[in-house]
Amino acid sequence: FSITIRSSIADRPSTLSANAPPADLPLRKIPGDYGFPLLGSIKDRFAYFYTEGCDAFFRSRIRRYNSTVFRVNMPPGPPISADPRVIALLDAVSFPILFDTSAVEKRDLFTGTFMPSTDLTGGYRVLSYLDPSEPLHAPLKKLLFFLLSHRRRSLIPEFRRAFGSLFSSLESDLSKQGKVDFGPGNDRACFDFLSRALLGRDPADSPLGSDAPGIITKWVLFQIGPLLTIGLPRFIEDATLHSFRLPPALIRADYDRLADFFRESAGPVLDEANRLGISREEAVHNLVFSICFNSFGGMKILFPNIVKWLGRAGGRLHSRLAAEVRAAVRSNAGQIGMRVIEEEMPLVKSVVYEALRIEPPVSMQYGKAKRDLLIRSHDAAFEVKTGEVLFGYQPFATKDPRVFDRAEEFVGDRFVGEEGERLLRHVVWSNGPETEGPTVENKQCAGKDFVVLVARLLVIELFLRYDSFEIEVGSSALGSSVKLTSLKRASF
Ligand code: HEM
Ligand code: 243
Repeated sequence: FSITIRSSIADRPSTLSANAPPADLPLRKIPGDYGFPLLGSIKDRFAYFYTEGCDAFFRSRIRRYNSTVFRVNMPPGPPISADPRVIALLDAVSFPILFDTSAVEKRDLFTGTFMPSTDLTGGYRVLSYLDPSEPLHAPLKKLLFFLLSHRRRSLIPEFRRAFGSLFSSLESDLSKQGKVDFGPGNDRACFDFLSRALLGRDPADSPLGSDAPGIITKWVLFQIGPLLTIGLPRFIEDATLHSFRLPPALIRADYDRLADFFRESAGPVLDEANRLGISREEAVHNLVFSICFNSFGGMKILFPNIVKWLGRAGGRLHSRLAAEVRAAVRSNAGQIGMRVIEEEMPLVKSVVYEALRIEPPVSMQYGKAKRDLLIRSHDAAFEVKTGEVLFGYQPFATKDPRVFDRAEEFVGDRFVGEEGERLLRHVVWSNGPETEGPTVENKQCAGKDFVVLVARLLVIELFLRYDSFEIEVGSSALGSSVKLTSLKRASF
């Protein structure tokens, strides 16, 4: 099996609109059952969070049913979600049906089988919860494209300022204490960067001061707590966090401080919203969500992941990255620019894609069948009825051994060269292939290019400053907890 042959297996469409079974695959009834209504859901949830854990939960069922497509309940279940029943898609062939907005409806499925209270978002259903068929989806997505591009010349300088200062303070804490947690400083740098780059406003000069990262983390917990484990004793945690919503009133005052900041700092973006026919208030709450949940939340997971995978990869990859980054920057008179990154840093680009492949920062996507569908895995075809909910656990699609060689390994240069680039369409962290882009008609991440850019900038900053570094990894409710234990200053 060469890589090319493996990919061609996944080239076939994952859905056929005709109801006739495909000639090359057996038609199979979707295995698995949901058990008794409340009991089945609690049983699956407890296995998912505690007795098996997420990965083993899916792996053991793939083995039990001898199928990468099966029925199962997903957390949180009742009373938070009215209906926890889904059809799990756990391979690279079946997963992409979730990107096809002609086949699935994405309304109110952003966080899964439940939707957080709109009291947490100013009373609005924000863009992430809208299906492309809804009238405000297109104008709101256009507004975010504007947000991300209207100050594009400030992105690189503001990134270097915020993360330069992060690394200076990490170095000084490391030299005093022997190790330093990457997380808290990263959170601060992320919000400072987002605010200064996208709004031109320094949070330090506003009533928010340095409170935003703490407030946002709490506000995110109010929204997706039912999906997380935060380290309480398991029976207590399951009977509280996974069974009842935290009352939005408890975070209202904090949320209002965030909203005030955006109301007062986002003038030009709010003017653009008016031009697009969006009310100022609806735009304010959408900006809070896209900058604090989508952008800050995403970077809070992704950046420690990148440091973790690079840290584990070790010194040889570090030297190659340092050599590439420094040569490219020198060839460009010491400047970092979009062109140099795009054309002269193939290894930087590849390690970022590889981090997004091996650990997609947001691992779960949902969609509701708009019509009867025929879904295929590598091995079989399955009938799905209108209204059934499809659920994809993305790591099993992007680590599918029938698409990727050494699928469980971090291979830094996997995406370098022509052969490597052909695999990019199987990298789908953004809710779509890396070879495609967000549009007002699809549900692909509005921040796709922005995320890839800032991730590359993080790697560039690291290897301009350091020859190598070492880490210690722990667990955390959102993403990984990473501590730096050494930073070796650049010697060439
Ligand atoms: C949608 C991931 C950063 C804005 C999504 C989805 C994923 C995702 C998986 C699809 C959710 C679904 O419908 O099932 C990420 C990750 C990020 C990130 C991992 C960072 C590491 C951003 C940024 C923005 C953004 C910086 C800034 C504007 C959005 C929006 C949607 C979305 C608006 C909904 C798109 C639509 O309704 O058409 N993101 N995202 N995201 N993301 Fe991101
Ligand atoms: O299990 C996980 O993947 C942990 C994160 C749960 C995220 C809930 C669902 C959100 C869906 C899409 C998110 C898009 C990003 O823009 C931002 C994610 C930030 C989460 C705090």
